[in-house]
Amino acid sequence: MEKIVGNTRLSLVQGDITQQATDAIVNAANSSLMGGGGVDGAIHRAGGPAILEACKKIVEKIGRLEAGQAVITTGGKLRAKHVIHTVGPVWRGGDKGEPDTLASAYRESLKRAVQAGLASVAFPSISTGVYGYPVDEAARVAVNAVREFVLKDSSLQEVVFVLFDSTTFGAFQQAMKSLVA
Ligand code: AR6
Repeated sequence: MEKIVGNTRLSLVQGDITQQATDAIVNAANSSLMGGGGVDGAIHRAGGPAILEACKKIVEKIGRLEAGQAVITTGGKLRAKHVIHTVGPVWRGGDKGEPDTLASAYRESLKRAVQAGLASVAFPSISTGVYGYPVDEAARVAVNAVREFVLKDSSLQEVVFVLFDSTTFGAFQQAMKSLVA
């Protein structure tokens, strides 16, 4: 499924983000930037130690990465040349600013991509695994945050959501259908 929003093609695929050939893939990291489980673990395993080395250098400079922020590193051995690490919110019931923080994670990741002059970015479903964000709500926030960004900034050609399982894929399909291009 795909939609053109402004100058940018938004699309959905079900699969493993570590296999994507976009210029960057986004990692749903934690504030330590030292790796973890879920998609974070998969990206570090597939990309090799260069990614962790780059993350350590960033942490030496800026300390922990707050939720809603993003940084960019090498992609190591991945097909994607870059990994953009962001931290989504931990779901605490929805009235602790979770939607704003989740939207910020998408937006700040896209900003890093534009600053690096990239044309294509792939996102996983941030916060909907270990961090417990309800996937239907998260999908709406994700798709709308990307839409708003690409309507203001036309430099990205392609944004792909790479969803690991069919439930998550279905939630993003619904969110994309409701999207006003
Ligand atoms: N490709 C695409 N999506 C994936 C992959 C993959 N290879 N592997 C898992 N997913 P999660 P979070 C999906 O838990 O909720 C880590 O330990 C997964 O099915 O990875 O933001 C970090 O270090 C789910 O739909 O991220 C943090 O501590 C989605 O990715 C914490 O988890 C996000 O699930 C972050 O939690």
